[in-house]
Amino acid sequence: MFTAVISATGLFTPSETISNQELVESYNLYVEETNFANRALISSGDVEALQPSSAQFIEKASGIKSRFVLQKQDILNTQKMAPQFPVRHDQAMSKMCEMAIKAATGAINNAGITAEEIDLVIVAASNTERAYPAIAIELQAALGCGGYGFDMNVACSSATFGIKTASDAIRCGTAEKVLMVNPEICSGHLNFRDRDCHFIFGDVCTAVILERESDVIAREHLDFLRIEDFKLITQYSNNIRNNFGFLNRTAENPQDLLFKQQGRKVFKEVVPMVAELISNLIADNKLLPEDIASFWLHQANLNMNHLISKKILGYLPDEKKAPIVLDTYANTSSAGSIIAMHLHRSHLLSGELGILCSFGAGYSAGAILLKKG
Ligand code: CO8
Repeated sequence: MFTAVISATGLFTPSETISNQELVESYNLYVEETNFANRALISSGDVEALQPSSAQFIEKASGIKSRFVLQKQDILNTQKMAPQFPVRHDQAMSKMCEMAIKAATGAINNAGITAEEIDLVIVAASNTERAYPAIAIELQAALGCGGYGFDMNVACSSATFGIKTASDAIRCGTAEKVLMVNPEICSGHLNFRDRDCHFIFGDVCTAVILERESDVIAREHLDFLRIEDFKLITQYSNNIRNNFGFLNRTAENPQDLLFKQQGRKVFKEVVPMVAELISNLIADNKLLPEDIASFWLHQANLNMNHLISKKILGYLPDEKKAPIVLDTYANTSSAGSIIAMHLHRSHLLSGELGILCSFGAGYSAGAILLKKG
C-alpha cells in the first residue's frame, strides 16, 4: 500500500460576475413583464402573480453577494434568462474540457510535474455536457496524459468522492499520479426564472493532483497534504433533484429538467448529518475538534456553515479556521470546498490538520482528514 497525498490544486474562475442587485433587477423586470402579460388571468384569480426577488433576502438567507458565470449577458436578458452556448461541432473541444484544462494546468504547474506523468484523469462534477465519450478521456487526450480516465457524478460531493477514488487508486498501485477536476457550469442547469433558487449557483472549475507521498518527498515538493482518513455517506432524498436525463426525449413534452430543491428541508436535514460525520471522523482518529486547524467546508449557505462549525466546535470559528468563499463564488457545487482549500491553506504549518468536507444532493457527504507535509 502506498500513501496518497494532495500535491497541488488549481482554480479557474470565469471573468464575468453577477451581483445580487443585477440578478434581482433582471428577475424583477421578468416578473413585471410576466405579470403584465398575465394581468387578465391574475385579476380573474386563474393565475397567481409572481412575487419580486430581493437582494437583501438573498444575502441574509444565503450569505451570497455575487457569483462568477461563463456568460452573463443572456442570463440577465429577460427574454432568455439562461447562458447561451452555441452548439459546437463534434471535432470542437467541449466547454467542460476547456475550463478543466485551465484549472488542471495551474494544478500541474503547482505540483511541479508534467501532464505526461499523469496516469489517471477523473472528471467529477454535478453535470456532464454529453453522455459519451467521457469528458475525462477528452481532457486526457488534450493534456497528453497517459493511463485512463472516467467521469463520475455525486452532485456536490463529486470532488470528495473523486479524491477518495483517486487516493484508492494510488494506495493500491493502480495509478501513480491522478488529476481530479471539477468543471461546474451550474448556470446551465439553474432556473433563473425561479425566485427560490435563481441566486444560488455560480460557475467555476477546480483541479486536484494526487500522488504517492514517496514521489513528492523524492523531488522535495514538501507543500502537500497527506490523506489521513475519510468518511463518506449517502442517504436517499428527493429534496434536491434534477430530472434531466437520457430518457427525456421519450416523453412527449418533457418539462421540469432544471435544478430544484426544498431548501429549508435540506438545511434542517443536512446540518446534523454533516456535523455528525465530521465529529465522528475527528473522534475516530482520537483527536479533538480543536486539533483541526482548518475546516474547508462545502460552500452552499453561510448560515449552514456557521451552524455546522458551531455544532462541531461549540463556537463560531474565524475566517482562518473555517474560510468562506460563497460570498463571491456562490454555490459552485462540488468545487466549493476545493476553492476554500485552494485559497486558504497557505497558513498551515507542517503537521497541522485540516478537514475538507462536501455535502449536497443525494444526499451525499464526504469528509477527508488531511495533514500538512
Ligand atoms: N427574494 C425574496 N424572498 C424570497 C426569495 C427571494 N429570492 N426566495 C424565497 N423568498 C421567500 C419565500 O417565498 C418565503 O416566503 P414566506 O415566508 O412568505 O413563505 C421566505 O422568503 C423564506 O423562504 P425559504 O424558507 O425558502 O428561505 P430560507 O431561509 O430557507 O433560505 C435557501 C432559502 C437560501 C435556499 C436555504 O434554504 C438554503 O440554502 N438551504 C440549503 C440548500 C442547500 O444547501 N442545497 C444544496 C444544493 S446544491 C447541490 O446539492 C448540488 C446540486 C447540483 C448543482 C446543480 C447546478 C444547478
